[in-house]
Amino acid sequence: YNIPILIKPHQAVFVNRSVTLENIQCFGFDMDYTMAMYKSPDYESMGFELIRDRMVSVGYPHELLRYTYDPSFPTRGLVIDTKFGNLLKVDSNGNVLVCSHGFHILKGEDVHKYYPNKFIQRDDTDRFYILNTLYNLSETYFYSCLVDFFTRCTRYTNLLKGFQHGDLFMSYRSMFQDARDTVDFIHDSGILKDRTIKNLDRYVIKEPNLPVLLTRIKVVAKVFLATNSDYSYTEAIMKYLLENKSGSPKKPWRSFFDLIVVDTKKPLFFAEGTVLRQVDTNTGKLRIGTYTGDLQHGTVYSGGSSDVICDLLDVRGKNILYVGDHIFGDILKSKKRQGWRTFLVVPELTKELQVWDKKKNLFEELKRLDIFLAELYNSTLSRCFCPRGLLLCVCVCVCVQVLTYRMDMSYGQMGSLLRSGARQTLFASQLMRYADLYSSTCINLLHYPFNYLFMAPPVLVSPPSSPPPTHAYACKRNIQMNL
Ligand code: U5P
Repeated sequence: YNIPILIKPHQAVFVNRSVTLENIQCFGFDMDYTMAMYKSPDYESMGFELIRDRMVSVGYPHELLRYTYDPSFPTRGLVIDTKFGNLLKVDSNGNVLVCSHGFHILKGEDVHKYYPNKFIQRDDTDRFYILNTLYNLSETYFYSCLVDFFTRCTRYTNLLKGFQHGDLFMSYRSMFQDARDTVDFIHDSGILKDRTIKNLDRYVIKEPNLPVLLTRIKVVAKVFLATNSDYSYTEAIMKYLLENKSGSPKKPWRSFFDLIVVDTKKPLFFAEGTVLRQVDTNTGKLRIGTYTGDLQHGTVYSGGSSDVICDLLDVRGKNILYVGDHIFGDILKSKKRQGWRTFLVVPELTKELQVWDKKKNLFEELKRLDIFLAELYNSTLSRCFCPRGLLLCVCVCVCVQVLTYRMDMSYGQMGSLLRSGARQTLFASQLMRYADLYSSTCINLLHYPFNYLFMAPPVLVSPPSSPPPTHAYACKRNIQMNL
């Protein structure tokens, strides 16, 4: 890790590409799950119950009400195969790392039946849906409950692409679509937001250092807030987070920012965007017409685009550090479309680091076995057929599988957000590609001075390996075929 000596791993900001903080003239923040951290698992449980109850109210079986949210099952970044109803963990190329049907984790040979190559065409976005955000956790779990229920319910006949009940066929796809529409409903109708605002202490973490962070940043750079949430929700959340009820004199939350933009419709915001309007902060209503004036301090805007923000703040993309939690909507798009510097908030990192630290002997063992396997192949098996060597390889492969499973289970039933054994997930590869910096919380910026140079470790495109990994994999493949 590239961490200054006095900083503990959970306080660290990790570096993929060097960033000189001194050159950052403007810090942008997303709100939900970035500045406003929701309390887990209470918040996801509430989301899950809202989805479940709504689905039952539109006609899904009442037995679903027996399910409650289990935070140990879902991991972020999984992919739903809407054709076969499976939940998949994949790597950046679409190779399947883990596959579950309901709550049942499928064995290798069963995975092969669904995906002959143990591979999916990720580009087929019509069929494969990526559950990228922390909001998706309750949806991921609910979809597994649906598949679990219908698979086990004797009233329904299991078919390859869904379930039959009398003359009614219910496809996995239609179930997915119903769940998706329901998730949109609980967001758009405001039910989730209303419940959150009524119980702020229960659902939102009041981070005492957030006002400190924003105040310190404001001394050296401009600060903006860009959220997809509407004005009234943003106001309720930011007031709770930034305005001190007791003690020091009250500083209005809006004064922490040079610019506040709500209803941003990210990722559209990083492309053509929408019409920029002013928000009347007394009524929460939008002013008609497009705003064309200069930046006015304390004014709240709705819509707009990243280009408009740059114009209003008079900064260029390269000098903006944008902090967000959504790998696609915040980080990938701001980097790919606008060349902004990016900081990804990954709350799961705290647990990932704890497990990593506790179980690093397992990971070391896994690496040793991989090297041993490659050496065995290069020294004997690649030259002549050797039954004893082959048997040894089979044993080592089984050990690798057991170790991978043990490591995965230390994180949760669907394993780590970032890896499966020694292999990296799609989420991990996107994180490395699009996030210049990442950390479990944006508050960790406070552990570094604002002229700090976050230095990426120098790496070759691909580190030299001994023995060549291709041999190791070729060897494993042969063994699997022989098995
Ligand atoms: N949101 C949706 N649909 C989703 C996930 C989130 O409408 O599937 C909404 C949330 O309700 C919240 C906003 O209001 O997006 C989060 O935006 P941001 O602050 O992360 O930009």
